[in-house]
Amino acid sequence: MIRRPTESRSSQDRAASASWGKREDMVVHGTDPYNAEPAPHALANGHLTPIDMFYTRNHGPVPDLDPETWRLRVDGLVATPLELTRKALQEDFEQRTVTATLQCAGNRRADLNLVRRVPGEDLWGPGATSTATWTGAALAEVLRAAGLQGDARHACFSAPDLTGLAHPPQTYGSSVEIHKALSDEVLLAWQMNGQALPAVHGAPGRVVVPGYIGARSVKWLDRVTGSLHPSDSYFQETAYRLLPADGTPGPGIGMSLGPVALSSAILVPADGTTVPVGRTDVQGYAYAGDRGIARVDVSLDDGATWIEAALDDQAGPWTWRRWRIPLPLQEGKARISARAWDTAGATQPRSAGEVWNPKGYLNISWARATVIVVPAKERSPSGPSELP
Ligand SMILES: Nc1nc2c(c(=O)[nH]1)N[C@H]1C(S)=C(S)[C@@H](COP(=O)(O)O)O[C@H]1N2
Ligand SMILES: [Mo]
Repeated sequence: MIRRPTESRSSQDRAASASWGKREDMVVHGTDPYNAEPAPHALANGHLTPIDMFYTRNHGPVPDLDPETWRLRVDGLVATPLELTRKALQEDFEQRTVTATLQCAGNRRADLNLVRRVPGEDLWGPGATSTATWTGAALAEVLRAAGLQGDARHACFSAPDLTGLAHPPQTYGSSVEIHKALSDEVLLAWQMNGQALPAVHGAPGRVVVPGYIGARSVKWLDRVTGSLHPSDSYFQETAYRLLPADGTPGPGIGMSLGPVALSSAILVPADGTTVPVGRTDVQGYAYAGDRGIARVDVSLDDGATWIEAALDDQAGPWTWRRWRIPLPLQEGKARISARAWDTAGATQPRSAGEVWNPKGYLNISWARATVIVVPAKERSPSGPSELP
């Protein structure tokens, strides 16, 4: 089912959002486990996403861990295995802050599902992407303190949350290549936006891997293992792999996903909303990880002609660029398209059909929003009149 931003939330969804400290207008994809994304117009409001609307993606029940008894094991291909308390992590290593966008590989899956069904997966809109300032220790420093050996090729991450997606059920895990694990921007974080990490975002501590799909930023982290091989977790070996359209998911099938793809989204006016005739401020974001966004174009005629949107200032190497452009919208149905270009000159393919894949990952096709444009007095209360 595709939830439109205009649709009112069920009381069960609102209660679930409230119980996880989230706003009532979150678009909830599931309550057990809780999976939710911010409403598009809310996400459009700031460069940093407040915690109460930051998307959350869970594969199992959220563990309730005591920071006092929590330990982070560092083992595998290291000279000295470590068992760090949270206090040791916070006091023995330099505290660092990185502003980074987190993006789920399933972001905008709903649009792939319109082309051909993606069974068994949550139908995320454009809100499975959010940006926060993360505070923690550099994973590289912790690995060095353990005496990481030169032959390690991957850093594997483990967490205690159990998921029934794998048969038999497994706890969550993933890995990144050692060159990424040793990059300065990868944090073992205990704060987001200057506040203690909430349980739903991985307290007492999580990895944040800027520029990689969200699945690699393991929450409730309890173990980092230096290894010759990628993690043998279901979430590294079978899920989060890009298959050809006729492929069947299985261990080692398809491409393992790491760095994020080039993507863009239209947030305002949101797809399916009603807006008044006249100039409408069209807004969205684009993201390409460390490649950076160079340009965003917007079209009202399905790509026959394009107008360049204004980009916000680049706040750092690991964040999205928000864009906006005032466009004259005429009465009737308006189909707005957007495409981004990265700094290497790559751009997005036109249609979701070209990139459809069985697990519905990486919808890198043009962003689309279809809106109904009506004379000003007919404007619906769910349109942009809600905006501050
Ligand atoms: N332990 C654990 N870590 C996890 C997950 C999970 O289910 N369990 N989900 C991953 C996925 S797919 C994403 S997109 C991000 C989402 O992080 P957030 O919920 O803080 O937004 O967490 C990742 N880390
Ligand atoms: Mo994800």
